[in-house]
Amino acid sequence: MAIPRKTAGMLNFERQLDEAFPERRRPDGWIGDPDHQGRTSSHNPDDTPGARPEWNGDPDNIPDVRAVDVSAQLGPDVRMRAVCDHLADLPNLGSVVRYFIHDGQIWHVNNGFGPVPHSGDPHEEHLHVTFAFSESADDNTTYDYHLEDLMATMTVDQLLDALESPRGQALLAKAAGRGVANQTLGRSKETIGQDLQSDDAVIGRRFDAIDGKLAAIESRLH
Ligand SMILES: [Ca+2]
Ligand SMILES: [Ca+2]
Ligand SMILES: [Zn+2]
Repeated sequence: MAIPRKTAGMLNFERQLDEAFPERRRPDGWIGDPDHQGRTSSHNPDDTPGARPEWNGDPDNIPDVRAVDVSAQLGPDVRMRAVCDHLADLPNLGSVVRYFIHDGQIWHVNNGFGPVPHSGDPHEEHLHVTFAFSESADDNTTYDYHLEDLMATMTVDQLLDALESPRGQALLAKAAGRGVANQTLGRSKETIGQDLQSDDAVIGRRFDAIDGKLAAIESRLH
């Protein structure tokens, strides 16, 4: 009998989380434990006799698992709730995600990914994602979750910390996209360091300037 696998769509999401949050707690949960196996869950594989997946309608004959649990411990300066709010605003998220649950809320494609109080397990320690019920979602390796955008939600202090961390540098590398932009942002970082020794208003202006640069870089990438 075939061994259950993560869908390519799930692997694509995990890979982008790894890039954006190098310090995040791993591994992710994916295949159902005995508790999940006793009830209907996308942590259970499809195309498996006796299993209880949420959806068993794909055209392949491979045991696909299409739900993942991601620890809320992403790094020192990012909240999973901010990630949820970001995901909910992504264009065409429903092509790859059916619903996700965190912090007592569920965001479902059928509600346009507006958060609704969730009656079951509140999922405070992790994010549960059930991916979309389609073969194209199973096989989607290119959807861009744009996790680098989360830099814009940071405070000045968080940004300064992030610039020193693997996570911040990974996000910056993606936000910048090109070496020349990286150099510009690197110079801004040095300037901020000097400004820190002068006054807060200057730091605020530098932060706005970096925000503007990131926005400009973003618009070039789109
Ligand atoms: Ca399948
Ligand atoms: Ca499939
Ligand atoms: Zn789960």
